Amino acid sequence: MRLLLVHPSSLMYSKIFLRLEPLGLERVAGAARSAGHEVRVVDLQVCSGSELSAELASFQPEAVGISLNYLANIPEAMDISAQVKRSVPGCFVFFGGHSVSFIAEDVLAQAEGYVDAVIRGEGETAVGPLLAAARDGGLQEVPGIVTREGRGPAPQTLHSIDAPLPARDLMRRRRRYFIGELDPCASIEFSRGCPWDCSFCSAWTFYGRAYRKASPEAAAQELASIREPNVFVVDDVAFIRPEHGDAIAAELERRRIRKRYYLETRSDVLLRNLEVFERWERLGLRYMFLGMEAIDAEGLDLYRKRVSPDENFRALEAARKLGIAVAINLIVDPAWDVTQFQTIREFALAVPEIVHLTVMTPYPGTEIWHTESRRLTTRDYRLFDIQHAVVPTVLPLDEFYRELVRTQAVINRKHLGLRTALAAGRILVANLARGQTNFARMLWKFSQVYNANLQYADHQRPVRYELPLPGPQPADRRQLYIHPRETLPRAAAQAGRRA
Ligand code: B12
Ligand code: SF4
Repeated sequence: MRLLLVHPSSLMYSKIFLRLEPLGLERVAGAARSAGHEVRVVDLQVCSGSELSAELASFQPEAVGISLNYLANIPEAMDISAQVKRSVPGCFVFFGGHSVSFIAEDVLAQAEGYVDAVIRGEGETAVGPLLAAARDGGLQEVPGIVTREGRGPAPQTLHSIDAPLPARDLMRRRRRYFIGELDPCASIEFSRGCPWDCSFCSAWTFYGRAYRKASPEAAAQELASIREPNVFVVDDVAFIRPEHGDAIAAELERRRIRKRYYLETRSDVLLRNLEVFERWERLGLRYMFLGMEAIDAEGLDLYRKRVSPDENFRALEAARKLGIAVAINLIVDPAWDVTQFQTIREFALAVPEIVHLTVMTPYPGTEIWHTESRRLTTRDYRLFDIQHAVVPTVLPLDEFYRELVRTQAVINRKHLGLRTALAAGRILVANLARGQTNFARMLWKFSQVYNANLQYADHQRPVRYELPLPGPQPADRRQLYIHPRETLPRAAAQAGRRA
């Protein structure tokens, strides 16, 4: 079959600091190609809407799959589906990805016939059977499928994440993927899933708290095949198991692979596995993202982060000693007043790290979606991007955004603009000499994207598609899982149980 896979456009944060290859979609593309289909990909993060229209007209796909890891992309995906059905009558349209997995039935109902199916859970195992069924019949037998007739069997979990390989060769404009000065940048997955259970996060509910690791040989082999000099490791929490991080490092040393890396991890994991991070620093680990979330114990308890403020601060110290630049995330509570914003500004200016702010947002698939007692003030999907407030703010909403943007502006002055351009002069010149302009453009874009009036105005737009209302808290939180335990390979299920 001719399959066109589409990734929606970038959300707010990604418009400045980074733009990364859609690895999940590339893996789905790899699986479909291995099943014998002709596959093309349009990533609207780096391609225009008119390129998509042209592709629909020339390729005449028999099936179109749209990636929906992000709630905020759902209205755009609905519009694309309607466009596909209009321009290629008879084309089979399906959605898949992280966020849509939690609200598949609601999205199908809202799509008014433009979407034929939603795949819940991992796409690699489903896409082959789905395309065969779209052609030959038997849709309701496809693992993870939801159609207007209801749910099919549970999603099927990939036995090993070593394969299929992401179809990187299908991506156009790979040079446009970057994160900060790591420009251009590719992505890779060393492990999948997270054994923790933070209340605001859906990473653990998607994979049923399981955790799977790529084999060190396969990880190194894949890295060796990546052309880009920089690599973003997409794992939720990198190097949870030190022996795994060490084994991949050993393979890279043996093969003399040197790149610059960006990864995300937890403070306690960094402190526990310092030698591994030290070894990776020697291999090129340059940036690390730590989800600190709060600077006080009360906030950390609220989010069930299972880390203390002391551990967080010791982790920052440790990273500084290793010479790894750290970006930290803090969650802004819509209940903050001017004093709390002021405290965060003072903290952010006092530390050398890059501080990133996200607004506390209850998402389907998280526990706080069911337990957050504050009413939602909006159900507009587009505002669920963790840069907008969707529960009542204590400050008037326009003032909340003024404080938020002011805080982000103060923080970003440390990392954007002329000062950074001068400090990173050599890198900037080298990038420009190679024709890489993403980093240079990033330095001047802040005020075009972050603007309190625009953020406030986003709430006044007419709303066509709304998130469903949260149901009651499930009696057993395993009911939140997309991949139920029974479908997991045994080793992964055990890893989850131990954590
Ligand atoms: C890496 C990552 C990023 C990267 C890369 C994003 C990219 N271009 O792909 C960066 C850092 C850029 C990023 C940014 C953001 N992210 Co992010 N990100 C992740 C993370 C940690 C891993 C994603 C990943 O690559 N996984 C590995 C691949 C192989 O899996 P996958 O993408 O899920 O794909 C599989 C399935 O979902 C499915 N699938 C995917 N697409 C499709 C399509 C079809 C047709 C089918 C059938 C199946 C299918 O099959 C794939 C293979 O199994 C996830 C957490 C998680 N564990 O999922 C959060 C996560 C997806 N991100 C999240 C958020 C909030 C954001 C931001 C909005 C944050 C911000 N500060 O603004 C931005 C917005 C990005 C944007 N689109 O513009 C939330 C989503 C919340 C929500 N419900 O909307 C998540 C779940 C994190 C969380 N803990 O809550 N992110
Ligand atoms: S926030 Fe991080 S540690 Fe917590 S459950 Fe999500 S991925 Fe795991």
